[in-house]
Amino acid sequence: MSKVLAQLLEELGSGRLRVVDLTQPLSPQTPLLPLPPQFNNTPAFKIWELSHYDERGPAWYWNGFETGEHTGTHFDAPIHWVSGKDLPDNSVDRISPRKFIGPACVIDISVEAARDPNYLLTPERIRRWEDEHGRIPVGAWVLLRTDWSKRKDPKDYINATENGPHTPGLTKESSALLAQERDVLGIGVETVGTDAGQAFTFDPPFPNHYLMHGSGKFGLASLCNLDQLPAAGAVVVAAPLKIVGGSGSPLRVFAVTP
Ligand code: 23J
Ligand code: MN
Repeated sequence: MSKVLAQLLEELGSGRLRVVDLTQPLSPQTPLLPLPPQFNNTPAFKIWELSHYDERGPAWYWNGFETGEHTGTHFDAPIHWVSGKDLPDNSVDRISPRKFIGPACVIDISVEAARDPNYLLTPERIRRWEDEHGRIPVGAWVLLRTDWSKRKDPKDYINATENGPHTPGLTKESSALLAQERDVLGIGVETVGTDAGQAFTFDPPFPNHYLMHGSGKFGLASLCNLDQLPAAGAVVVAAPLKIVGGSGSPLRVFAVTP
Protein backbone atom coordinates (compact mmCIF):
# COMPACT_ATOMS: atom_id res chain seq x y z
CA MET A 1 0.00 0.00 0.00
CA SER A 2 1.15 3.59 -0.59
CA LYS A 3 2.73 5.26 2.43
CA VAL A 4 0.10 8.02 2.65
CA LEU A 5 -2.83 5.60 2.46
CA ALA A 6 -1.28 3.40 5.15
CA GLN A 7 -0.72 6.49 7.29
CA LEU A 8 -4.30 7.66 6.69
CA LEU A 9 -5.65 4.36 8.02
CA GLU A 10 -3.16 4.41 10.89
CA GLU A 11 -4.17 7.92 11.96
CA LEU A 12 -7.90 7.17 11.59
CA GLY A 13 -7.35 4.12 13.78
CA SER A 14 -5.39 6.00 16.45
CA GLY A 15 -7.85 8.92 16.50
CA ARG A 16 -5.25 11.47 15.34
CA LEU A 17 -7.62 11.97 12.40
CA ARG A 18 -11.39 12.17 12.96
CA VAL A 19 -14.34 11.75 10.60
CA VAL A 20 -16.99 14.46 11.05
CA ASP A 21 -20.43 13.86 9.54
CA LEU A 22 -21.60 17.03 7.76
CA THR A 23 -24.99 15.47 6.83
CA GLN A 24 -28.44 16.24 8.25
CA PRO A 25 -30.93 13.38 8.84
CA LEU A 26 -33.09 12.63 5.77
CA SER A 27 -36.77 12.00 6.60
CA PRO A 28 -40.26 13.21 5.67
CA GLN A 29 -39.65 15.98 8.27
CA THR A 30 -36.53 17.31 6.50
CA PRO A 31 -37.09 21.05 5.80
CA LEU A 32 -37.49 22.11 2.16
CA LEU A 33 -36.49 25.16 0.14
CA PRO A 34 -39.60 27.37 -0.25
CA LEU A 35 -39.51 28.84 -3.78
CA PRO A 36 -42.06 31.52 -4.75
CA PRO A 37 -45.41 29.73 -5.42
CA GLN A 38 -45.38 30.27 -9.22
CA PHE A 39 -42.51 27.72 -9.40
CA ASN A 40 -42.48 23.96 -8.83
CA ASN A 41 -41.00 23.11 -5.45
CA THR A 42 -38.83 20.15 -4.49
CA PRO A 43 -40.87 17.26 -3.04
CA ALA A 44 -40.40 16.06 0.54
CA PHE A 45 -38.57 12.80 1.17
CA LYS A 46 -41.01 9.85 1.16
CA ILE A 47 -40.28 6.36 2.49
CA TRP A 48 -42.37 3.20 2.67
CA GLU A 49 -41.75 -0.22 4.03
CA LEU A 50 -41.47 -3.14 1.58
CA SER A 51 -41.09 -5.82 4.27
CA HIS A 52 -40.06 -6.07 7.92
CA TYR A 53 -39.19 -9.77 8.53
CA ASP A 54 -42.85 -10.55 7.84
CA GLU A 55 -45.08 -12.26 5.24
CA ARG A 56 -43.94 -9.62 2.68
CA GLY A 57 -40.35 -10.80 3.15
CA PRO A 58 -39.78 -13.24 6.02
CA ALA A 59 -36.02 -12.74 6.56
CA TRP A 60 -35.50 -9.16 5.42
CA TYR A 61 -36.30 -5.51 6.12
CA TRP A 62 -36.18 -2.89 3.37
CA ASN A 63 -37.85 0.31 2.19
CA GLY A 64 -38.64 2.14 -1.00
CA PHE A 65 -38.09 5.87 -1.12
CA GLU A 66 -38.85 8.86 -3.31
CA THR A 67 -37.19 12.24 -3.10
CA GLY A 68 -36.33 15.43 -4.93
CA GLU A 69 -32.75 15.69 -6.10
CA HIS A 70 -32.49 18.87 -4.00
CA THR A 71 -34.10 17.62 -0.78
CA GLY A 72 -32.10 17.60 2.48
CA THR A 73 -28.30 17.60 2.51
CA HIS A 74 -27.58 17.52 -1.21
CA PHE A 75 -25.14 18.19 -4.05
CA ASP A 76 -25.80 20.74 -6.85
CA ALA A 77 -24.26 19.93 -10.26
CA PRO A 78 -23.55 22.57 -12.96
CA ILE A 79 -26.47 21.31 -15.13
CA HIS A 80 -28.82 22.41 -12.30
CA TRP A 81 -28.61 25.99 -13.57
CA VAL A 82 -29.29 27.45 -17.03
CA SER A 83 -25.80 29.02 -16.96
CA GLY A 84 -24.22 25.55 -16.76
CA LYS A 85 -26.54 23.74 -19.17
CA ASP A 86 -24.05 23.39 -22.03
CA LEU A 87 -20.90 22.68 -20.01
CA PRO A 88 -19.16 19.31 -20.45
CA ASP A 89 -19.71 16.62 -17.79
CA ASN A 90 -22.25 18.82 -16.04
CA SER A 91 -24.58 16.16 -14.55
CA VAL A 92 -23.89 14.11 -11.42
CA ASP A 93 -23.27 10.86 -13.35
CA ARG A 94 -20.58 12.49 -15.52
CA ILE A 95 -18.55 14.36 -12.91
CA SER A 96 -15.09 12.86 -12.41
CA PRO A 97 -14.84 11.13 -9.01
CA ARG A 98 -11.56 13.02 -8.56
CA LYS A 99 -13.77 16.04 -7.82
CA PHE A 100 -15.54 14.29 -4.95
CA ILE A 101 -12.66 15.02 -2.57
CA GLY A 102 -10.98 18.30 -1.73
CA PRO A 103 -9.60 20.50 1.06
CA ALA A 104 -12.06 22.50 3.17
CA CYS A 105 -11.80 26.24 3.75
CA VAL A 106 -14.28 27.11 6.49
CA ILE A 107 -15.27 30.78 6.58
CA ASP A 108 -17.06 31.56 9.84
CA ILE A 109 -19.74 34.22 9.45
CA SER A 110 -21.86 32.90 12.34
CA VAL A 111 -21.52 36.16 14.31
CA GLU A 112 -22.57 38.29 11.32
CA ALA A 113 -25.48 35.91 10.50
CA ALA A 114 -26.75 35.96 14.09
CA ARG A 115 -26.86 39.74 13.96
CA ASP A 116 -28.37 39.91 10.45
CA PRO A 117 -30.13 36.81 9.00
CA ASN A 118 -29.77 38.32 5.51
CA TYR A 119 -25.98 38.75 5.87
CA LEU A 120 -24.03 38.17 2.63
CA LEU A 121 -20.38 37.08 2.48
CA THR A 122 -18.25 39.87 0.97
CA PRO A 123 -14.96 39.63 -0.98
CA GLU A 124 -13.38 41.66 1.84
CA ARG A 125 -14.38 38.94 4.33
CA ILE A 126 -12.87 36.27 2.00
CA ARG A 127 -9.62 38.25 1.76
CA ARG A 128 -9.54 38.61 5.54
CA TRP A 129 -9.82 34.79 5.80
CA GLU A 130 -6.94 34.45 3.30
CA ASP A 131 -4.77 36.91 5.28
CA GLU A 132 -5.14 34.57 8.28
CA HIS A 133 -5.07 31.14 6.65
CA GLY A 134 -3.47 31.55 3.22
CA ARG A 135 -4.88 31.65 -0.28
CA ILE A 136 -7.89 29.39 -0.95
CA PRO A 137 -6.32 26.53 -2.97
CA VAL A 138 -7.53 25.39 -6.39
CA GLY A 139 -10.04 22.54 -5.94
CA ALA A 140 -11.14 23.56 -2.44
CA TRP A 141 -14.60 23.31 -0.95
CA VAL A 142 -15.41 26.69 0.61
CA LEU A 143 -17.75 25.99 3.53
CA LEU A 144 -19.77 28.86 4.90
CA ARG A 145 -20.24 28.45 8.63
CA THR A 146 -23.35 30.31 9.75
CA ASP A 147 -24.50 27.99 12.60
CA TRP A 148 -27.83 27.91 10.72
CA SER A 149 -28.01 24.11 11.15
CA LYS A 150 -28.34 24.69 14.91
CA ARG A 151 -31.83 26.06 14.25
CA LYS A 152 -33.71 22.81 14.92
CA ASP A 153 -37.26 24.19 14.51
CA PRO A 154 -37.94 24.22 10.72
CA LYS A 155 -39.69 27.60 11.18
CA ASP A 156 -36.47 29.16 12.50
CA TYR A 157 -34.37 27.27 9.93
CA ILE A 158 -36.34 28.59 6.93
CA ASN A 159 -37.01 31.92 8.75
CA ALA A 160 -39.74 33.05 6.33
CA THR A 161 -41.89 36.16 6.55
CA GLU A 162 -44.57 37.35 4.13
CA ASN A 163 -41.78 38.48 1.76
CA GLY A 164 -39.95 35.14 1.70
CA PRO A 165 -37.14 33.38 3.58
CA HIS A 166 -34.41 35.31 5.41
CA THR A 167 -31.21 33.28 5.51
CA PRO A 168 -27.54 34.23 4.90
CA GLY A 169 -25.55 33.68 1.72
CA LEU A 170 -23.00 35.30 -0.60
CA THR A 171 -22.77 38.52 -2.55
CA LYS A 172 -22.44 37.90 -6.28
CA GLU A 173 -18.96 39.46 -6.12
CA SER A 174 -17.94 36.72 -3.65
CA SER A 175 -19.38 33.96 -5.85
CA ALA A 176 -17.51 35.41 -8.86
CA LEU A 177 -14.25 35.65 -6.90
CA LEU A 178 -14.45 32.04 -5.67
CA ALA A 179 -15.59 30.59 -9.01
CA GLN A 180 -13.42 32.58 -11.40
CA GLU A 181 -10.32 33.71 -9.48
CA ARG A 182 -9.90 30.82 -7.01
CA ASP A 183 -11.15 27.86 -9.09
CA VAL A 184 -12.85 26.17 -6.11
CA LEU A 185 -14.74 22.88 -6.37
CA GLY A 186 -17.75 24.69 -5.00
CA ILE A 187 -19.43 26.29 -2.02
CA GLY A 188 -21.09 24.45 0.86
CA VAL A 189 -23.63 26.02 3.21
CA GLU A 190 -25.66 25.16 6.31
CA THR A 191 -28.82 26.76 4.92
CA VAL A 192 -31.40 25.01 2.73
CA GLY A 193 -29.85 26.33 -0.52
CA THR A 194 -26.54 27.87 -1.63
CA ASP A 195 -28.17 31.23 -2.31
CA ALA A 196 -29.41 33.62 0.38
CA GLY A 197 -33.08 33.44 1.33
CA GLN A 198 -33.82 36.73 -0.42
CA ALA A 199 -31.74 35.85 -3.54
CA PHE A 200 -34.87 35.46 -5.69
CA THR A 201 -35.00 39.31 -5.60
CA PHE A 202 -31.32 39.74 -6.62
CA ASP A 203 -29.97 40.58 -10.10
CA PRO A 204 -29.46 38.02 -11.56
CA PRO A 205 -31.85 35.96 -9.41
CA PHE A 206 -29.98 33.34 -7.34
CA PRO A 207 -26.56 34.77 -8.31
CA ASN A 208 -24.54 32.12 -6.47
CA HIS A 209 -26.21 29.35 -8.48
CA TYR A 210 -25.82 31.39 -11.67
CA LEU A 211 -22.12 32.16 -11.22
CA MET A 212 -20.95 28.89 -9.62
CA HIS A 213 -22.74 26.53 -11.99
CA GLY A 214 -21.93 28.76 -14.99
CA SER A 215 -18.25 28.16 -14.12
CA GLY A 216 -18.72 24.38 -13.73
CA LYS A 217 -18.59 24.56 -9.93
CA PHE A 218 -20.72 22.60 -7.46
CA GLY A 219 -22.86 23.29 -4.43
CA LEU A 220 -23.55 21.56 -1.12
CA ALA A 221 -26.65 22.59 0.82
CA SER A 222 -28.03 21.80 4.31
CA LEU A 223 -24.65 20.86 5.82
CA CYS A 224 -24.11 20.66 9.59
CA ASN A 225 -21.27 20.32 12.11
CA LEU A 226 -19.15 22.94 10.36
CA ASP A 227 -18.35 24.20 13.89
CA GLN A 228 -16.32 20.99 14.39
CA LEU A 229 -13.91 21.81 11.55
CA PRO A 230 -10.76 23.94 11.60
CA ALA A 231 -10.70 26.98 9.30
CA ALA A 232 -8.18 25.08 7.15
CA GLY A 233 -6.73 21.57 7.29
CA ALA A 234 -9.75 19.27 6.88
CA VAL A 235 -10.61 17.26 3.74
CA VAL A 236 -14.20 16.92 2.47
CA VAL A 237 -15.63 13.88 0.71
CA ALA A 238 -18.92 14.51 -1.16
CA ALA A 239 -19.97 11.94 -3.76
CA PRO A 240 -23.50 12.32 -5.21
CA LEU A 241 -25.59 9.40 -6.48
CA LYS A 242 -24.91 8.46 -10.12
CA ILE A 243 -28.35 9.60 -11.35
CA VAL A 244 -28.17 9.57 -15.16
CA GLY A 245 -28.52 13.18 -16.28
CA GLY A 246 -29.18 14.18 -12.67
CA SER A 247 -28.92 17.83 -11.55
CA GLY A 248 -27.98 16.89 -7.99
CA SER A 249 -28.65 14.33 -5.32
CA PRO A 250 -29.02 13.80 -1.61
CA LEU A 251 -25.74 12.40 -0.27
CA ARG A 252 -23.64 11.68 2.77
CA VAL A 253 -20.96 14.35 3.20
CA PHE A 254 -18.09 13.94 5.65
CA ALA A 255 -14.82 15.59 6.53
CA VAL A 256 -11.57 14.01 7.67
CA THR A 257 -9.95 16.36 10.14
CA PRO A 258 -6.97 16.45 12.53
C1 23J B 1 -33.98 26.02 -7.57
C2 23J B 1 -34.19 27.38 -7.60
C3 23J B 1 -33.62 28.18 -6.64
C4 23J B 1 -32.81 27.61 -5.67
C5 23J B 1 -32.58 26.23 -5.65
C6 23J B 1 -33.17 25.45 -6.60
C7 23J B 1 -31.70 25.62 -4.61
O1 23J B 1 -31.33 26.22 -3.65
C8 23J B 1 -31.19 24.26 -4.79
O2 23J B 1 -31.48 23.36 -3.99
O3 23J B 1 -30.42 24.06 -5.72
S1 23J B 1 -32.09 28.64 -4.44
MN1 MN C 1 -29.81 22.27 -4.79
